[in-house]
Amino acid sequence: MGTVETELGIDLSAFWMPFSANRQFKQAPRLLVGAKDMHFTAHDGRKVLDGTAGLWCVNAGHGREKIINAVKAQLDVLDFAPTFQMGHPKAFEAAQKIAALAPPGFGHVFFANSGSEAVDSALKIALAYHRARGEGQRTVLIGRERGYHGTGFGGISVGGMTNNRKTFGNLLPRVDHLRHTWDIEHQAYSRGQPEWGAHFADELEQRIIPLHDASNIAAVIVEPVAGSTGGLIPPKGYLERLRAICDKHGLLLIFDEVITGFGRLGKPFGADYFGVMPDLMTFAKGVTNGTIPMGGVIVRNEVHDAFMQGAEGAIELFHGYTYSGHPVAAAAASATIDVYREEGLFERAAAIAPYFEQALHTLKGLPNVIDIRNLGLIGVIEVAARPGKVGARAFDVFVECYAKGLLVRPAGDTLALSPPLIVEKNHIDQMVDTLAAALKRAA
Ligand code: PXG
Repeated sequence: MGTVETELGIDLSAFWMPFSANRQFKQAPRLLVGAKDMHFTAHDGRKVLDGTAGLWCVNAGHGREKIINAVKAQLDVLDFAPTFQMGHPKAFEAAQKIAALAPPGFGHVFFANSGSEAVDSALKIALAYHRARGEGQRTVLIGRERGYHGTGFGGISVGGMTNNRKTFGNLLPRVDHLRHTWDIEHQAYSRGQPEWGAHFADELEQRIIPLHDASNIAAVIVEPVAGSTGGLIPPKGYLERLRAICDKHGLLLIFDEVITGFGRLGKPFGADYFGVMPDLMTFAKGVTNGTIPMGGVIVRNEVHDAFMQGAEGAIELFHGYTYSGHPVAAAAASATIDVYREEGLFERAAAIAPYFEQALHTLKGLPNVIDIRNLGLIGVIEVAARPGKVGARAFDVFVECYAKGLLVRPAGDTLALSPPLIVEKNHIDQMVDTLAAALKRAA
């Protein structure tokens, strides 16, 4: 065993780590053993500033008493109860609070356990919705290049991240993709939404709808801000145009809000921030502050109501998971939403976002930095790839930042920051200083 393993008395071999270079990692592991508020504790006792809210999920910061206590209390009272033809109070309470946080008209919540399951659920609801209305021929799903919608077959089919698709065969049939919205020539160093690029939405009407015919298309799914691919901020007017085209042709619009939900942009959801209302919104991550797995779909009333017909005793949707609305996850969600509200964390994120933007853009001009993008508490630095080694430079910056006490998230040749919404100015300063030094070293 290596030194870290010996120190901790663990064997790293059995855990096949997700989305990781397993052999490289196990040679030089980066292990986190504790967390509180804005910091992780590394295995060697070092404090590591959490610049990424875990994986975009710990929006209220780590180790929040109220959430911990709610989870503990729930385990004492009811550890599990089915939600198929049965129920328990916490699932209803959590759904009610999520619906109350959502924009008006989104009165219904379907629970899953992850963002991937949330996406699968949303795609299935879209297909079943059209069928319930007598338009069952609407089966084509439209995603977007560089989109990330988790790792289920539905999600990778509508998703547009090449590495996530290329080794997994045929995927879902009858899927098409819009082009992504990033154009470095016209958008580099935009602060907030780029002015240029709304016309990328027109492709839906000019190329995709004519090819498949609107009568065959069920839904369009996009992330309001494309997160995993390296923070692609929608150009001004782009989402509005997508909405208008979907309306004109009877297509459902699905916002995958797994990252943009629960305050990341300084509003409850991306839909609120952009003032564009989809028909379905997926969520996960921040709903429980990352404590207990949970995801789901928030459904617009008209979509939900289309299912509520036929015999009273008929099951309206043949879909769900053993752990849909799990009592412990529901308790965590309910307490998390209370924390967000009581501490005004979404407003806090909105208030500190301009400082974050300003600080981030001071990295312009450092070696190999070719773009900086930001919105709300999402910040991304794009570096030039090393010739023939895509992703290597950003990975080196990530490793160097970690050594210097900061967690950032590399994705291709981007470095993403998405701190907890409790972030303070001094944390932002530390992030930018650490990144600046690491960028210089990786030159
Ligand atoms: N949709 C979106 C928009 C996501 O960002 C998922 C679905 C899938 O969620 P689950 O819970 O199934 O992982 C995601 C997940 C990163 C990163 O570093 C992003 C995600 C997951 C892990 C890492 O950008 N997003």
